[in-house]
Amino acid sequence: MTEREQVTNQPYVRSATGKVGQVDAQEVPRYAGIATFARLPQRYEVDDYDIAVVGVPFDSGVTYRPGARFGPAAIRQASRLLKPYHPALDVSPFAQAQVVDAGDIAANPFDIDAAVDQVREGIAGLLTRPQQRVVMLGGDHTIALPALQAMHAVHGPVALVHFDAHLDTWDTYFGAPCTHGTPFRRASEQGLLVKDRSAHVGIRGSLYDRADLLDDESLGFTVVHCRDIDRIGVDGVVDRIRERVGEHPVYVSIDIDVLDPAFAPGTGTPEIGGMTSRELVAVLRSMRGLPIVGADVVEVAPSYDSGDVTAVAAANLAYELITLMAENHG
Ligand SMILES: [Mn+2]
Repeated sequence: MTEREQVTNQPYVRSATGKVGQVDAQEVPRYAGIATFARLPQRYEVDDYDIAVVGVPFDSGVTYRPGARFGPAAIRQASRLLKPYHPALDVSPFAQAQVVDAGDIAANPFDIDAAVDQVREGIAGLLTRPQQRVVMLGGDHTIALPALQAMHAVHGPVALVHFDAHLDTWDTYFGAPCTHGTPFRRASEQGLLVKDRSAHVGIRGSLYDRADLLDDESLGFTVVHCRDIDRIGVDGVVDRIRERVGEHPVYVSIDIDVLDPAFAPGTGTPEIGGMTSRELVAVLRSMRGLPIVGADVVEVAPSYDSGDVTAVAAANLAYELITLMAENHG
């Protein structure tokens, strides 16, 4: 049972549990109003929150097609259709947890080191108590490094479940150590990850050298190649993830290019032969119960998108992550 309540200037739906949910779609059409994520309240419209969605419009770390700085705005715009009940998991995430849109973290587009500091401090500022969770909307994959730094400060080392076409454990590009192709090597070097408890899922495409894979393994990662998914199926993928992460706190990082370009053309470094959106959603749902402390959806570059298909995928993936977090909440 819900009732509508005028919280600020918007007719948000308040659940019986007291959580302030979405703007009432019977009062304000979904396509109207300023686009917060899923038409949820902004951070300062509620007293406290359990899960914060935050944008990081930053793409100065890309190696190929730029444009992910416009990802957060596109994902918010595409999130207007998200509704309050998740039937597959039988969860009403916005009633079970107070979810807010915390706006964007401003990151310096001309100084990557400064941007990394800003993102770390921005995420840290959202974690006012250890039970709070953050879902970050990128932006390019560089921003996963400062997010993991902020997670480490609260939770210690985490197990990383990284969905991506690419390993993102390269050393440097043009001598630069912080790019969208290097965050997880830096994270491993900085001790942000539990040793040998992290996995890449959906890896495919050409590499520089076989040594890339051996290097990655020596950094403490295991790889679920995209080509394995046909053989082991969704259940096999989830078994490998669960076996890998054990009981450790989990950070989930989703590079939208883990999806096939047919499902997510709007990204900077597309690779053929990717996961379907249905497969990825099924894997995420099967991860229910894992202690997910933070997550991101990155690399949405709207200028290469078509009919908003990539932004819609990203919005729904963020919804899946929020639902997993809300279900475990409190
Ligand atoms: Mn990536």
